[in-house]
Amino acid sequence: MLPTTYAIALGSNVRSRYGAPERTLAAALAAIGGVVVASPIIRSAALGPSKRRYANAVALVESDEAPPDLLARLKRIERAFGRRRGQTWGARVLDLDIVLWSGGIWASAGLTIPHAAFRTRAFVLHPLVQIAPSWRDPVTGRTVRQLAHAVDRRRPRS
Ligand code: PH2
Ligand code: MG
Ligand code: MG
Repeated sequence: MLPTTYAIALGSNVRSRYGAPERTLAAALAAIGGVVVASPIIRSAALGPSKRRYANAVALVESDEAPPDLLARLKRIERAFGRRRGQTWGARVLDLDIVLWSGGIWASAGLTIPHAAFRTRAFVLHPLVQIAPSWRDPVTGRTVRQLAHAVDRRRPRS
């Protein structure tokens, strides 16, 4: 398989063995490997019930893994960093989501690419637009830059 480029969103809002969320994200990037470029880390209030602020980033990663294989590996990394079940939408040590891949649209049991919610999430689009503004969402045909502008118009202070 030819090398494939993935956009992976990283999030953390609890300390891990690596330290504060920023340190966790840096360690996670090293664990993922194949990083072509990583965005700056942004901080934002949690979307949803958690009271703890998040650190978020997005990285472009080259891999020859098929999407389900990469997803399985990302889940193993989340567990190795201390993620436990039941942390969905609550405090979480590490969240790794596949947002886009160079193969276009992917849909299989348990995995949809593009990520179903990324078009409305400023904490994904703000880092992503800094590293891949021209990447076109294969579902809507809009570029990341257009999606980021749209999310800013909807929620000016997010
Ligand atoms: N992730 C969530 C829920 N809420 N809020 C921010 N700011 N950043 C996140 O990564 C995040 C969130 C579930 O994946
Ligand atoms: Mg997530
Ligand atoms: Mg996730």
